[in-house]
Order: sequence, then C-alpha cells, then structure tokens
Amino acid sequence: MLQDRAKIFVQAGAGGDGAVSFRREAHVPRGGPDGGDGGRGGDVVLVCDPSLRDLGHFRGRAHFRAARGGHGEGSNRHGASPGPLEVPLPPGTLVEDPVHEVTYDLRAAGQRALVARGGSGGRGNRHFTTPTRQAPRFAERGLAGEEGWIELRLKLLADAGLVGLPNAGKSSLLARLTRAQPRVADYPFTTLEPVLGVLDAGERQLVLADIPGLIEGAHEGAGLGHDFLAHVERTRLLVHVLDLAPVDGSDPVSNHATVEAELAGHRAGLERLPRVLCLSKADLVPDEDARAAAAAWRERLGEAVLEVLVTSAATGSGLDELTSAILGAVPVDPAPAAELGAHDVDTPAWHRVYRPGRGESFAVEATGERAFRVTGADLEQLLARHDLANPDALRYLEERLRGMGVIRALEAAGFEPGDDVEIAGTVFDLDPGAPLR
Ligand SMILES: Nc1nc2c(ncn2[C@@H]2O[C@H](COP(=O)(O)OP(=O)(O)OP(=O)(O)O)[C@@H](O)[C@H]2O)c(=O)[nH]1
Ligand SMILES: [Mg+2]
Repeated sequence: MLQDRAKIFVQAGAGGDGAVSFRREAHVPRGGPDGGDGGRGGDVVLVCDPSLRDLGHFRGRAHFRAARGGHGEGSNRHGASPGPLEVPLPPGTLVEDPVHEVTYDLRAAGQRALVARGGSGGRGNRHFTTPTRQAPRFAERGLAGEEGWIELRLKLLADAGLVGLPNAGKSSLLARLTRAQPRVADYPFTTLEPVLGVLDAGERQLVLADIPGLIEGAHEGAGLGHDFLAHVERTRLLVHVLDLAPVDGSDPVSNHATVEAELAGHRAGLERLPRVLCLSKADLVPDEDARAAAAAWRERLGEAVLEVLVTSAATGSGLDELTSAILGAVPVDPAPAAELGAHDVDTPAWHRVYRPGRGESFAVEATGERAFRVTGADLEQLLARHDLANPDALRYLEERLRGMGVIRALEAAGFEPGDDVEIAGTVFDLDPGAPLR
C-alpha cells in the first residue's frame, strides 16, 4: 500500500558544555581561565528526495536524533558542532510542525525544512572573568535541542487526475497513455492505491494520477475515498472517466452525478478544477451511439467541461485527442497550483517562531502563603545553563537575577527573606541580602 501518512519524532542535538580550565605553563604559576566553548548541537532537517515514492520507510523508524555538540576543552579548544541530521521525504509531502506552528510543502528536489534546531553550546569559563572574578570556576552548560512530533502527509504531485466510478476504465487509460502498468480487471476496486504515470509528449512530460474508483460517500470516507481524493487536490486538471455502457446496466447520467457530488463534497476546491469528460469503452457501443452520447453530454454540461471526448483503451481510438486535451489544459508554466497552507520552504522554521517573553521578561506570582513562582523563557534558559550545585555558578546566577530585576520584582510582590521561590521548577531559599544558597 502507498503509505501516505507518518508521524515522526525529531530531536535536535544538545549543545556541548563549556569547559572550566586554567592555563598551565611552566613559568606561569596561576594562569588565567582558558575553558573552550561547547559546540552547537546538530539540527534535524527534512529534505525532499525524489528517489522516494511514499512514506513507507518511516514504518520501521519513527525517531530521529541529531548528534550533540562536543564539549569545550582546556586551552580554549571549542567542542565540535555536528552537521544536521537529514531526513529524506518524497516530493509532495506536507509537513505539519506543531511546535513552530508551521506547515511546509516539500515539492522540489533538495528543498529543506529545518524542524528542530540544535541547542547552543555553553560558553567556557574564560567568558565569565570580571575585575572581581579573575578565576571563574564555572562554565555554561549546552542547551537542549528542540524536539517534537512532526506529522507527515503525502499528497501526490500530479498534473492531471483520472477520476470516476470503479470499473470505468481509468487504469486502462493510464496504461495506454503512459508506461505505468496498473492492474486492470473486470471487477470494481481493482486499483487500491493511486498510481502515477508519465505522459511523454515529446518536449513535455506530464504526470497522470489514476486514483481508485470513487463510490457514493467517498468524501465521507467510504472506500477510503477521502484519502484518495486528497491525491488529486494538487492536480490542475481532472479527467472524469465515464463508462458509456456500464455492464451493471447503471445510468451514466446518475453515475456522473455521483462522482461529481463526491468531488464537490471533498471541499478542497476539486469542484473548481477544470475537467475533461472522457466517455470510455467506445468499442463496446456502435459509433453513432457514442457520437450521440458525446453530443448529449456537451449539451448537458456546456461550460462545465473543457471537452467531451470518446475513447477506447481497447482500440486506442480517441487517445490522441485525450492527450492533446490534457496537454492543452495543463499550463506549461509549472505555476504553483492552489497552495494548501504552504509556506516559503526556504525560510527555516526558526525565523517564524514567535517567542513571547523574549527580551528578559518574566512574571512573578504568589503561589502560597510564603511562596512565589517566577516564570520566563530567559530565566529558564539561564538556569538550564548552570550547575546549581556549583557555588560559583550560583553566585553568578544571583548577579544575573539581580541584574534582570527579578529580586526587585519579588520584593514588590511581598517577598521576605526565607520565603520559597520557585524558578523554572527549582525551589530556592532566597536571601536577597546574601548570595543564593
Ligand atoms: N472493451 C473495453 N473494455 C475496457 C476498456 N477500458 C477498460 N475496459 C475493461 O473494463 C474493466 C475495468 O477497467 P479498469 O481500467 O480496471 O477500470 P478502473 O476504472 O481502473 O477500475 P477500478 O480500478 O476498479 O476503479 C476491465 O475489464 C477492462 O479490461 C475499453 O476501452 N474497452
Ligand atoms: Mg483501476
């Protein structure tokens, strides 16, 4: 089966930790700090790869973790920053990234979407030297990489789609017009998954999609029709294949109406796509009947179709006309078809992220009698950067909290020495007069 859905977990690499180190030289007894910085963690990038046909390769593997950044070392040696982990996807994949609230539409070979950004590396101790702190015995930790579940949905990229009731002769037409070899048989639902074929018209090549037969209720999911209809959403022309003389004795007029109702019911603009009506299996009826039927359909549909053609996959009659009708209806310029919430893929996800609370903002709330909570993205990052068991790091943190105005805000909220203060999940026994304990 064509795998057209998958859910994967992506995790970018954590940044490497900065190093705590001091220069050691034969003639310098107490050298200055020389701890190098940690490297940045690897990103996870999705890449459009035309050698893939569907999302089947994700069945056995759903987790993708990029390498972490190397730790810094002494003598100002920085940790390595590994390259991105590339996850290949077939063309036509829609990528739903709920973490960044972005949808990507990967269509062309090599298009990339950055879905999880690696954590930045921690700075080595030499960055924390101040006039009063000549020998910092702490460094920053690397930050965790971004992670999250990503939804993938393949919507085939085809120029024209063959639609119609089961057994109408769609696959037979695809087999005649292209080199595809879909199964053809004299019973309904022969085709169980969409099949693509390339219509080679000299200088132009168009992709045709044969989708499984539609039945009443398809747009509500009957016979998997809903999924199949999604695969013609991105076409620029529908070829409605209608059996001139169905063996089951059904009425072509109501058969036509059934299929059109399903297309309209799918609600993705399918009813607005240009159409060619293809009256199939002409070899089974006398020529004059076929001609009369075509005239009646032209009369009935008027402007609603570009053309009404009579074809036979058995004898090949009408196939040249069908080919030119398809070529004429599909614009030469591969102008983007109606975009489905697609975004500019070249822009990495990161730039779209709206991060409330950037710029050293935080909030203070009372959580109990003598308890407070301080929240804010920057504060959380600051705490993640440091080892709270290291007294030097704690002293540095306290300076930063003071600098950011956190202590002042706490006091304004009624804080008194000895009260519990929770910052980013850690409870501190804070004494503004003294360093953090
Ligand atoms: N005589 C004749 N039979 C045809 C023609 N086109 C298709 N058939 C027959 O009609 C039957 C159905 O053809 P398919 O091409 O499998 O039909 P389909 O629309 O793909 O059917 P599903 O995949 O079930 O939706 C087969 O037995 C074909 O051999 C035609 O032009 N002439
Ligand atoms: Mg078929």
